[in-house]
Amino acid sequence: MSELLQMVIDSDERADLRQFIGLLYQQEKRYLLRSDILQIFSEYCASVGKEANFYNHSLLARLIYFTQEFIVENESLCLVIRPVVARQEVVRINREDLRVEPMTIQAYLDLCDQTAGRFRPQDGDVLELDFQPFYDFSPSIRDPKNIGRGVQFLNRYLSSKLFQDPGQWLQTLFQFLRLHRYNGTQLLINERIQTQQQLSTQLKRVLALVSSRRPDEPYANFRFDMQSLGFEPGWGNTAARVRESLELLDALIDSPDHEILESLISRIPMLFRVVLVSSHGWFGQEGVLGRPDTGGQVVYVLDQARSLEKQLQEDHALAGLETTPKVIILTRLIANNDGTRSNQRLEKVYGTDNAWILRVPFREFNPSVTQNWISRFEIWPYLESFALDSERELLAELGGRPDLIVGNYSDGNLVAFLLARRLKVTQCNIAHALEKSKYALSNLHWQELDEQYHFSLQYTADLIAMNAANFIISSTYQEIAGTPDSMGQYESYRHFTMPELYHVVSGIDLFNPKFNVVPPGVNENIYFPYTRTEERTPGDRERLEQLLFSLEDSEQVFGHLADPTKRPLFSMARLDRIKNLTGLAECFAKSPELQERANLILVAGKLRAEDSTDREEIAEINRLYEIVDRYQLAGKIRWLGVRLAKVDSGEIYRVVADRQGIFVQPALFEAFGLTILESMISGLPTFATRFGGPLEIIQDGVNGFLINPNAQEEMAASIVEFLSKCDANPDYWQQISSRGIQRVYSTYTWKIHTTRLLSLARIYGFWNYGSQENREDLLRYIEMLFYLLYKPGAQKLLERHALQVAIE
Ligand code: UDP
Ligand code: LCN
Repeated sequence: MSELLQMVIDSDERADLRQFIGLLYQQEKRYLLRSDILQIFSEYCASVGKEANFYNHSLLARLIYFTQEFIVENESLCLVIRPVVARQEVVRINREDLRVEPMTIQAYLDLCDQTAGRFRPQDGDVLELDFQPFYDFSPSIRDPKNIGRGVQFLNRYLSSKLFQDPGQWLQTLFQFLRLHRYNGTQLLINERIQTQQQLSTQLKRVLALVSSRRPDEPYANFRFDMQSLGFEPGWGNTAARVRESLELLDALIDSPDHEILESLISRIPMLFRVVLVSSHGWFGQEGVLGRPDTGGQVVYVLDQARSLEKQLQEDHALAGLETTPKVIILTRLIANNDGTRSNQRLEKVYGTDNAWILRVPFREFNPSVTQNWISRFEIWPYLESFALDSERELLAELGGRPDLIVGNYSDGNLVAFLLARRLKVTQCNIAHALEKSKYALSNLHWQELDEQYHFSLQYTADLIAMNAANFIISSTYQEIAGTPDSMGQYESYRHFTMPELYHVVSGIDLFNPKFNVVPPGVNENIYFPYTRTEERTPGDRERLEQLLFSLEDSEQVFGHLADPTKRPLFSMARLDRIKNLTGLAECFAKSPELQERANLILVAGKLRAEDSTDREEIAEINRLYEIVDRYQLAGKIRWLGVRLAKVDSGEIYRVVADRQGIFVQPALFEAFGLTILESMISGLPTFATRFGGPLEIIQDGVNGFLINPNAQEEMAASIVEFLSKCDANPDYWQQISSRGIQRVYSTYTWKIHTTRLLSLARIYGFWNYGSQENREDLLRYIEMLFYLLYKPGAQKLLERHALQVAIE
C-alpha cells in the first residue's frame, strides 16, 4: 500500500487532503489526469491561502506530484501513484474515513471501464491479456535506473550461467560457433572438431601456432595450417587479431566473465544480410518529407542503413573475411507515385555498395486504395499479405535468409514479427514514437476514436510486436520508462483497458533485458559545424541565404523582413499539430522584446491549405496565417513552404549559424527529435521542448536550453535572456554553440549507434539460440492474439475500405 499516502493521512496535512478530495468531488470530470490534478491542487492552495512552500514541499504536494490519475467514485477515490520511475501502485481511499486499501489491476481496469460508461458486469468478464507469466522465468533487471541496459545485464546473467552449469552452456557456445557460414563457406570451426573437449585441446594448439607468427602477418598465410587444426576463417585478419579472438574464447572456457563473453560474441561474424522494415511507405531519398508521418523515420532508416553497411564491411575485414554485406530497406511500392520513386521496385541507397530500398506492392484488394498512399492509421489490413509477399522477394534478393530483421514503427514492427517468425531470424524493434502516449486516454475511448484512428488494431499490433521482439532499441531512457513525472511510452502498455475488447493486466515487462537505449546519430556528411567553411559550397550558401532572408517568390515564401540583419530565430518541421510551429509563432507574436531582437524564420513544407489533403496540416496552415494577421507580424516573419533537397537541409542550419541565430524546437511532445541533433552539430544554440527526447539530448544551460511550449511567456523570456546575454558577452553564443557541437560528436553519432546495434544483434542472436525453446510458449500466445484478435479486426477494416470506395 502506498506509504506516501499513508504518511499524508497520518500527518497534520490530513485536513488538507480531506479538503482537496472535497474539491475533486466538485469537478465535472471523474477521470482526472496529472495535469488536471496539478491544476486543482494549485487552485486549492490559492483558495485556502497556502504559501508557495506548501504548494511545493508539503507531503500532500509530493503525493500529488507522484499521482498519475485520480478516479472519482461515489464513496471513494482511486489513485494511481507512481512513486518512482516504472513502478505503480493503485489504491482506493475512502472519502469519509480516509481508509486506504490496495486495488488489483483487474479492479482498476473495471473501474476505468465503469467511468467511461462501458462496464457491463452482466455480460461477464472481458478478455484479459497477461504476458507476465512468460517472463516469470526469464532474467529480470531489478533497479529501474538499469532499465534500457539490457545487454549488460544479459551478459552478466549469461556468464553466471556459464559458471553455474558450465557443461550445458559451453556445449551451447560450441554448437553456436559451428553454425556460421557465408556463401556456403564454413566459418570459425569445422568438422575436425567434434566435441567441446576437442575444442579445448585444439585451441591450445592453434594458439601456439598463431603466437609463433609475426603479429601483422596476414591470415591468408596461415589459413590452411589453422584449417587442419579445425579452425576456419572469421577469427581475424592478422595473426595478432586471430590470437586475440582465440584467447577470448580460451579465457571464456577457463573462467567465464561477462566482459569477455561480450567481446567474443561481438566479434563473431554472423551478420551478413540485414533487413530494415519501414512498411508504410513513401520511402525515398528525395522529396520524402512531403507527407505527414514519414519525416524522421525515413531519415533515420536511410542513415542507419548506410552506417550498418559500413560497419559490417569494417567488422568483416577485421575478421579476415571477404564479404559483401547487404542491407535491404523493405517498404511498400506505391503505384501512384506522385513524382517520387515510390513506384520503383529497387533503388540503391546513395553512397553505399550494397544497400537497397526494396519496394513490394500491397496486394490489390482494392486498387483504388492499395495503389495510393495509405495513412499509417489505415494500413493494418494489408500487412500480413505484404509480409508473405516480401518474404519471397527478400529470399530472392538476398539469396537466402536474412540474419537480422529490424522493424520500424508499429506497422513495420508487426511485419518484422511475421517475417522473423517465419524465417526464424532475430527480430529487433524500433518504435520511433508510440501513438498510445501521444493521444491521451485513447485506449479508454477507443470506440469513439476507432473510426478515424483504428487504435484497436494498432495497440494490438504493438503488444504483439514488442513482446515478440528479441530485443528493442529505444532512442532514450524515457521512451521506455518515462521520467519521475511522466509515464514512458512503453510503460503506457503495461496495463490498460480497451473497454469491451480486452483488458491488459500485464502488456510489457519493462524490466526485461530486451530493452536497450541506443540513440541515433546524424548524417555527418550533410550536417556539420558552420565553421568548416572548406566543406561548404559558396553557391549553395548564397542561394540559401537569399531563400531565407530576401527572395521574393510567393510560390515558395511568405513574408518580407523589414530588418533582415536581426538575429534569425529559426525552426524547421512539418506542420503537424504536435510540432507546434504555430505555438512558436504565437510566442514570438506576444513578445515585443523577442521581435525587437530577432526575426522568426520557419521552414514548414507548405504555404497553402489547398495543397494539402491532411486535416491537421490544413488547420495548422490556417492558424499560422491567422496569427500573422492578428498580431501584425508582417515584416518580422518569413515562412518558407519548401521541400528542401537533402544537402540544402544541412546548409540551411549553417547559414542561420553564420548570422549567430538560434534554433527553436517547440513541439508539444517529441519522441526524440532529429532536428535537434542537426541544429546542434551545425553549431546553432538550440532551444527545445522539455517534453520527450530533447530532455535527454540537451543538458539545460550547458549545451542548449529546454523550454516549456505550454508556457509561451516563459519560453519567450528564456530566449530573450539568452539573446541579451549574447549582446552583453559576444563569446556566450560561441560557448553554447561549441558545446552543442561537442555533445553530438561525443554521444550521438551513427558510428556509436551501429557498433552498439550490431553488438546487440549478435548477443541476442546467441541468447535466442541458447534459449529458443523457452520462448516458444510466448510466441504461440502471440500468434493466437494475431489470428484471433488482430486478423478479424484487420478484415473488418478491409471491408470498410471496400465500402468507402463503393460509396465514392
Ligand atoms: N526535415 C526536412 N525538411 C522539413 C522538415 C523536416 O528536411 O521541411 C527533416 C529534418 O531535417 C529531420 C527530419 O525531417 O531530419 C525530421 O525528423 P524529427 O526526428 O525531428 O521529427 P519527425 O518528423 O520524425 O517527427
Ligand atoms: C519519430 C519521431 O516522432 C521523432 O521524434 C524521432 O526523432 C524520429 O521518429 C526518428 O526516430
